Amino acid sequence: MLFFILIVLASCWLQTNGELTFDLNGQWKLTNSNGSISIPGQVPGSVHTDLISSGILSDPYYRFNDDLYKWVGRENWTYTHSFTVPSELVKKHNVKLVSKGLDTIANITLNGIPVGSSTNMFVRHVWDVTPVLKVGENIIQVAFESPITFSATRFSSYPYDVPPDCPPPVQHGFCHPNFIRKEQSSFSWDWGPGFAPIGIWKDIYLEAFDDPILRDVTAISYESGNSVSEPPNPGWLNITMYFDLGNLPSNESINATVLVWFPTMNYTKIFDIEIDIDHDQISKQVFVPKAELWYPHGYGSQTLYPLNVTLKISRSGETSSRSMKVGFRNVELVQEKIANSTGLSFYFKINNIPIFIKGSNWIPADAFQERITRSNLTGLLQSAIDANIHALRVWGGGVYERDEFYELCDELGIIVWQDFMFACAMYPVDEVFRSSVAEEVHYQVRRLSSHPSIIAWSANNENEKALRKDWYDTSRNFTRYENDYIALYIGVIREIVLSQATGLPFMSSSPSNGLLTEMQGWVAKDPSSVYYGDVHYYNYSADCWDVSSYPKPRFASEYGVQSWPSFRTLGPVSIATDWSYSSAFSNHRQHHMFGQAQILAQIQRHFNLPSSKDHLVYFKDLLYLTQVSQALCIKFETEHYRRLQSILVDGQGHCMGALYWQLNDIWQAPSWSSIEYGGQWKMLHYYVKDFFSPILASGMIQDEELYGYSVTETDNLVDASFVTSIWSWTDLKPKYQVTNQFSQNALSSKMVLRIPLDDLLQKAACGSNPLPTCFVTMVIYHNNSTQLSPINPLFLSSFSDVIGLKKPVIRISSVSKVLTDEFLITLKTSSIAPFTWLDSGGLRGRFSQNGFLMMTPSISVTFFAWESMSTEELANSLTVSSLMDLY
Ligand code: BMA
Repeated sequence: MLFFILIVLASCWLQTNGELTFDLNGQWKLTNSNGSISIPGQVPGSVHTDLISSGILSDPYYRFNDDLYKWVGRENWTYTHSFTVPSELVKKHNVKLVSKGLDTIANITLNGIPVGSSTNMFVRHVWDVTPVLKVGENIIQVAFESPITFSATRFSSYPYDVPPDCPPPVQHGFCHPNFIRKEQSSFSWDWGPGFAPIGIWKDIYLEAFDDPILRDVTAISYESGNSVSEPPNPGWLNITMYFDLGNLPSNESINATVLVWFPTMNYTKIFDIEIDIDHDQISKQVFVPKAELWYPHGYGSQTLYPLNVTLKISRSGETSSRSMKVGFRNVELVQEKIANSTGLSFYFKINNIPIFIKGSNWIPADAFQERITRSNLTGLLQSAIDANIHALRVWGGGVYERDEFYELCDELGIIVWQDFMFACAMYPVDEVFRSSVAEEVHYQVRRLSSHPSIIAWSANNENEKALRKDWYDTSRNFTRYENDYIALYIGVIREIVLSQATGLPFMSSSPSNGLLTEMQGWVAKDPSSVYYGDVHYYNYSADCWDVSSYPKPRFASEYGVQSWPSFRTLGPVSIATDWSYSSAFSNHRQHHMFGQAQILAQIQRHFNLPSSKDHLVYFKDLLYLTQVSQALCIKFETEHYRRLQSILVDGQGHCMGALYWQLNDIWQAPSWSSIEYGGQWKMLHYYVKDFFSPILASGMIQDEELYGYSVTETDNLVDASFVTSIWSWTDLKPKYQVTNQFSQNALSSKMVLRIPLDDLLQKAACGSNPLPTCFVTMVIYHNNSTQLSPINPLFLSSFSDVIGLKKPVIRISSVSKVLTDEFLITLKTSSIAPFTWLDSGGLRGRFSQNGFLMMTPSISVTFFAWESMSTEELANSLTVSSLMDLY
């Protein structure tokens, strides 16, 4: 009853909508500078996709089209639209043109009169067009200048060099992305093409009103009182309302009421306020009784509360509202002394729980943002969750993602480390640039800070390290570049972030040394120190099976190696002559210098190359091997970081985060990703699911001893058994087992097995050459019966050396439908089959496991379909293969 009354109350209260909006999205006209091209232009969208729709360009990702289409980014383009507005709109005292994003350099006219300009794709523009808009037909024109010429001009007029000037030639990119506030990777990256898109990439509309309206609302959860309460007491929200005063005279003050309404909580709060030029933003604290906390996936539920904030102007009764979903959580970045170690810890506590962050790095999901659908985003983010990922770093060379991305993260429980969009470069700091950045940071922090999923801000990607390590020859005038660095990330970005009181930690760079970086004046002596902050670690010359090559940091926020996408993904953008590892196409797609050779070298450390004489089979086999090799590298490295959660070695360790590089792809090309462009899981992504499993059994060998570690997230382990099995490559059953009983507190890693390897292999009768003859698996059970962790293999020799491995015959013995979108597949093998790979052909979906070591005669795997299909269709397109099929 009370609920009903509240609804009626609230709906009566929302009497007169104060704002009229008039959508300008849809079809415009697009022309190039000399008028030779004049085609329909879609808004939101980009020139490239318009040229595709008009048949002037074909698939920009096809073969070498990225090179052929470079002219598009070098042109100037104009979008024009004529529209007729209703007279009520023109009659309003204020008419604003709101553009949520222009990419990038643009002058805007309405009826031929300049109304605004843009130099930053990351800001929202609100321009007053009251005197310009007329009854009847109006014409809006957005004239874009080429981002390539703009940045080149800015570069040449800047008083000194701001490096790097151009990307390495292998990237086929454009120069000087650092001189334009645009997606930095849109000029090319070491995994992506340079198209430099142009367009009205976000919504554009008119907004008309008489009295002031609500422009934005932020709702930030905070803890009041004792911050050591366990768990924290949710419910407190700091709600800030930002008003658009319109043409309210500067000496006038008006009375208004604000209704804060939580429809699902039967909770409302009404405030009387006064709005004037000195009060164009007002904060109110509210306490929502009985609110529950929001947790990252795996730690609790993702409780979200719809919130509606309505402003009602007393004199006119006009209202304007904003809605969102809020979550209550509290975040702390703990940097404190660690006993027996120099340096400081670096970990996140969420709702007072110290969390080992398991995740990856996110890059733009397409070179053309308008092509990314909700279903693409859902697919990628759900794939993250399905692989036990609960964290993503939105990397600083891409874009601040759209609202939908963060809404999905809120719902799924994916925590977000949000970079500001600066990467791998020095940046200009002239007044014009800094004020543009200031505008960007104000807007983005305001737009994003209400999302419970966002847990940290970080000012840039690798710029502190680049400066300290002299990546771009900045030592020629270190002080200048250091001052510039501090001016931008500390003077501008940090100042604004702190002023917005988002309650979140701010990191000045990634990697950085956290508090030590600050103490050392913001450019640390060694930003890669393992004793402080986070590290990025890439080593393409080491053997990735050698865990001693890995650092023992507090937090690993980037590490990775490349692989190639599957043939299924590559096929549609290539032709037969492209299908070899050293074809012009393959080299063109490989944007990482020496990437091809590095991948091959890593494969050859442990595998023989395929032996097929058929060049297409050979190519496909090699693609598969690149994925096997990558999956293993990242598995070894990530398990190393997880084992170090509670372990210190010579003061190094207590690692509390592993974000491998990178989750997704921007196109079909070799990269560090675990998911291919289009959504298909690489073998790595299946391995991610296992190595990020909430409970993990992980082995390593050091000084001829075998170690077994148990890692557990939220569960205390009682009466657990750690079962180590020794297998020979010839048998489908273990030769010997050791079981260690143990108990373990949640949120920890623990060594539960340490045993001379030789003894064990002797007991297992692995013969005179035991390492290539046998391998080890580890798994954790409860009460010797319930399996708690995946069965985790540890190889004792390279696959090029193993003894006894036969060529298995693997059969798909049955496929049956268990749910509308779930199928059960049974496989049978004649002998041990490493890296058993199921392929659903053209059918979209993912398996419960894949790329696995098949070591029992029969195994069941579930297929989760992403599109509708019959059992027959699946059975017909399903294939299975394994490593030995290559030889
Ligand atoms: C780091 C990242 C990216 C890059 C990756 C692989 O530098 O921040 O810039 O794509 O490594 O090289």
